[in-house]
Amino acid sequence: MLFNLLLNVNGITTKSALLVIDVQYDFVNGSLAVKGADAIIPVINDLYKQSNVFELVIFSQDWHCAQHVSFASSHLADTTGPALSANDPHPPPFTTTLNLTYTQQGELCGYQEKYSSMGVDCTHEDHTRLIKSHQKLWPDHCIENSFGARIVDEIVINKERDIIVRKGTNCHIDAYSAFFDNNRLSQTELHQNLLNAGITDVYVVGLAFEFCVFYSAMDARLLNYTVYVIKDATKGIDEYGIRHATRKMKKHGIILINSSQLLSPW
Ligand code: VGL
Ligand code: ZN
Repeated sequence: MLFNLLLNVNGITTKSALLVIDVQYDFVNGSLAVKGADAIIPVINDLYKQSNVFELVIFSQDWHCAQHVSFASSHLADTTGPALSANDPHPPPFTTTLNLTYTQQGELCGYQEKYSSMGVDCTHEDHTRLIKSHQKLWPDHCIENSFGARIVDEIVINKERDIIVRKGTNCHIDAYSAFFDNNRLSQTELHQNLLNAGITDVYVVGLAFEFCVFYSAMDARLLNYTVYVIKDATKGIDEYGIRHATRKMKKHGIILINSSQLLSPW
């Protein structure tokens, strides 16, 4: 609290939340492992334990159905491009991006064998009103109730007091941000949780830097929070993506800091 008082000497009352993004087994050492991700766990725990800055800690959890639209394995290569190999009918993850179409209500337009029975028929819709959405394809990850979807046991968490927000729970639309789905048509309870606690400042940490951390930080800014990303408490996948995301966040007034700027030495 002393630290908080020091932060508030200018008379403006700030209330801070720590937002821990997707520190789950699949992103740490599973199917979508981010290299070096385990190094951020002790940093996040130090922030959680030592810092008396945070009034609220919220963990997000990527939580997908078994045939999620973001999985390469949910698609067939013949309709999306070249196959991974002669005996794998699916397009390759990481390098394939699909152009998906949604109705104004957020329903996926069926476009191939696998999804035509799940998505809706949009052939009679006004095509100028349909929502076009790019979907990068990933390996299967964070399938609901699987081990890979579990928040890693090494992460300090108080199940009574802290909040867990699940995202990507709709089979037909991906959600990088912990606030909204990728079309920004539906939102999680996160914004309401922050409003209820009177939070003004959000500190974002976790995985992966240029995807779920980036989109969560950008949406937090859009919702008018003061946003910090704690660099050494997050890890990215790809150098180019990391640089691009960093530039964009700075441009939108997101403040990049190191954990040492928050952790008190006593
Ligand atoms: C994420 C890709 C797919 C993330 C989630 O947590 O950054 N990345 N789903
Ligand atoms: Zn995901």
